[in-house]
Amino acid sequence: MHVAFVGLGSNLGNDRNGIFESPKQQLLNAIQSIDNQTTINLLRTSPFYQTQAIGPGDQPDYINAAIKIETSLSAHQLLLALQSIENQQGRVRKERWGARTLDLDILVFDQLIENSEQLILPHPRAHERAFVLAPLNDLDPNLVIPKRGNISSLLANCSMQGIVKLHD
Ligand code: A4P
Ligand code: MG
Repeated sequence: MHVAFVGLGSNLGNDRNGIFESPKQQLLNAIQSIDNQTTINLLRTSPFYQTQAIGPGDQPDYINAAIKIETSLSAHQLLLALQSIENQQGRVRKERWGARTLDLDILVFDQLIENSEQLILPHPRAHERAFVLAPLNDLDPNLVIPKRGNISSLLANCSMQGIVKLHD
């Protein structure tokens, strides 16, 4: 079994069969779809954050969160499973870093370091983004991002970049 941390983000509503789904609802649906996979066991879900978009143009705020999972899948198989969930939820790939309905990134997979065309581990920008570090710190403050260091110290050294924890 492997342990992985997956980042979730959305900053666009999605029309699914005539029903409007907010970014928060899309994250909830994605977490449900991930939990429904027989090969994936959802261990923990972080609080949700409202975060200022990093990227081109004037984009709406994101909702971001992270989950901790256990899986029998390899890292590549997990990437394919997450991409199929992105596609089921209506993701259309346009501009890099552009607004999106749902983005699922593998942040950390065991302590694996990988640099293939399809998959880079750990995620190359995870260690410098408050919208990734804050939910990871909520899940496990002792988590180590390979090559980068401990989550709590990475977060302490990162400016908060306009992120707000949501309470429901
Ligand atoms: N890929 C490589 N490594 C990974 C990995 N560890 N996990 C490849 C997932 N995918 C990985 O991804 C492009 C390609 O990355 C995939 O085909 C996969 O093979 P994508 O999801 O199609 O495109 P993207 O998300 O636009 O690109 P990228 O480079 O993943 O963007 P980032 O760095 O994830 O940034 N601002 C806020 N506030 N919150 C956000 O969540 N997200 C982004 C996306 C920008 N600004 C944001 C947020
Ligand atoms: Mg992505």
